Amino acid sequence: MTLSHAGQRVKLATVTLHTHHDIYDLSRQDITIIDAGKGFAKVLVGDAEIESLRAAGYSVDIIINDYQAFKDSTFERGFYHTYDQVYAVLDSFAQEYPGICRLDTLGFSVQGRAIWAMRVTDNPGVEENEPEIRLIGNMHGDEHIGTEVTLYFLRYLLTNYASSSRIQDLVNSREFWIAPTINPDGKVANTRENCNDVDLNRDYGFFWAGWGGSPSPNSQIETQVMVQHLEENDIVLEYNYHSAAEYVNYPWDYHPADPPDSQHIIDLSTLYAVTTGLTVTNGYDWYQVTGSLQDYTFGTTGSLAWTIETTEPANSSLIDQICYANRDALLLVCERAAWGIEGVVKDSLTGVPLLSRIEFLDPDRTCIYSDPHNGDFHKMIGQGTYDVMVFANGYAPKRIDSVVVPATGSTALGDVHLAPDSSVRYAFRVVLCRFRNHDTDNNKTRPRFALGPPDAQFFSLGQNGYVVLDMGAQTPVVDVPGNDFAVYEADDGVIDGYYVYVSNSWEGPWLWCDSTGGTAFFDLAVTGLSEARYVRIVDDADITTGPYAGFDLDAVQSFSSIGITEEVHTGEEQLHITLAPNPFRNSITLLCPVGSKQFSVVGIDIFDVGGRLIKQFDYPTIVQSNQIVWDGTDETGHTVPRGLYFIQIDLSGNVVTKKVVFVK
Ligand SMILES: [Ca+2]
Ligand SMILES: [Ca+2]
Ligand SMILES: [Ca+2]
Ligand SMILES: [Ca+2]
Ligand SMILES: [Zn+2]
Repeated sequence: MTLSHAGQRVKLATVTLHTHHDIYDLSRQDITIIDAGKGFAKVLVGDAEIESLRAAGYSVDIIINDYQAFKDSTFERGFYHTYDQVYAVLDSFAQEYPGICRLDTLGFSVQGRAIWAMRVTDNPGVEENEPEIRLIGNMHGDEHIGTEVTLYFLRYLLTNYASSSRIQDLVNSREFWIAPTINPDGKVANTRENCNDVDLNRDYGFFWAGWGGSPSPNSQIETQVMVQHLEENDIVLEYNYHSAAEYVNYPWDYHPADPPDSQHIIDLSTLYAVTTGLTVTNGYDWYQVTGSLQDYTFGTTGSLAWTIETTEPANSSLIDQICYANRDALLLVCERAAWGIEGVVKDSLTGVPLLSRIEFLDPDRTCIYSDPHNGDFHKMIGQGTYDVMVFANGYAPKRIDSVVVPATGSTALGDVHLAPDSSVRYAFRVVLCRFRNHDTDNNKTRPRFALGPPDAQFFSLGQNGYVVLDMGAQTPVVDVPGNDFAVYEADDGVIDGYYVYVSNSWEGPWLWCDSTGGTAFFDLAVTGLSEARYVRIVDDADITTGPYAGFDLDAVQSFSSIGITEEVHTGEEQLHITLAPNPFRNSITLLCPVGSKQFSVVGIDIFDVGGRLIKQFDYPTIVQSNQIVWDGTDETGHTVPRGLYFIQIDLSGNVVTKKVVFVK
């Protein structure tokens, strides 16, 4: 950790390893490893750390005595863009090519510097159904080659758009997000870490373990900016450029097992490597890292993600060669970003696009999400036949069997319509998880196995591990009378204990709900919250070991909307109510027998599919006339989203629930 050795110079040194597992030992001691190979690790260390490593029996050879001075001398010679120069280039591109790019500020660093991304596509102000690609540089602030590779690729797309049909096709059918420096404070200081001395490639919340000075998962604002960007966009492909070695590095970093998509990932890695002269490795085989961006991106969204490690020469023509090679590789893989399975997920009643999770059941592949704005999805997947399942809370899941994917190009499923079903509410997304006491060689359970309905596939948390799950922005757990949600444990032969907390923010504060074991039910009422979007499940740290250490989480289900389904009434009260038009565009009118003898309306409540009360008409309003008009607005006067709603009419104690559809 470069800055924490205040007063001591940080040195670049080689540590001789007895076994590759020694890497793990070094990481646990918070030694900054920047490269490793057979029998060695390159580390950034101060004198005290060198002493303790030697005391522990490691042989340590110092390569560069003052690493910061070494890096500064290269950087100051002007081969690489400074932070201000990056902005000048981006700004001039944005002015010169307004038809195909737009400069966005994704957020700000700890010291308030902008983190930019250039959006490159046709109609750059419009969300279109296109695979989105994210290119990232300079996450380690002292690794500047990523800034050059991404800036050069950006320049190439923009300046060749008019003359090259290949570039035109690519730009018109993709959306690129090009972020040349995502650690601006580190870039300015020329340090690996951000200004809080945190290694940002150890800070991400997928199997986070507190390495690299990270105090908590997704703790740094620079991390949160990239996480939010990932959530708001349908990224299918991500490249993150570094300069510690020469690798095309694919997930996982935390775990030795290749993911189920690995053959396709390795094929694409090989294509990249052949074009650039780099070597393919899985991250763990190079050296184990927890909390990396590629693991987070791939693990939480299913977007394919790589870390590209390349050299950082102090020589303009060598820098150019690296940029050209990576450009050629990027063009090939970005063309393949649309190969696989694509579709657009919509509400079957209203046609509204839906954020949904798309699972690939047979053979198993990592799930992805549709775009939150347009509902489009693009799964990069190899040739084969797949069974596809589409999930969204508040809708019946839809299964599409035997989707055939060709060797090149894509299979378009067109519009995938989901029918509303308010009883379907399960954990929708993995927000973060804690790496703890995992049997990494044998634990092949994954956080995504805790999503959706109980299916005996599960995620073993590890002793004292935890996971945070998102129930969905529109479908939080809601406090209704009695129990509100269930946690299902899969059967590994042991009933494991666990703690359950809830919050409306992914980072807490966490309110305790219960401590229990096995499959159990929970009442939100004990927390005082009326609704909660996030559920955090923590293993109780009982001594359990082996591949299924810790609580075995199969699913989390919320019951909040049960009871809000249309009831079929045959009684006399039904005859006195009319709702029209239904579906409605501007307003719906409820004609009811106000003040008439037996069945007078005393209250009207309107709920969304998530079971949330969005509008009430009270008795004094109702008695003013015998008709109530709902114009599709909530209590604050905002127009509600298109979709299904339930109007609950209280007829002096007899409650009638009617389904209405708002179509706008
Ligand atoms: Ca476009
Ligand atoms: Ca309750
Ligand atoms: Ca277990
Ligand atoms: Ca499951
Ligand atoms: Zn790096």
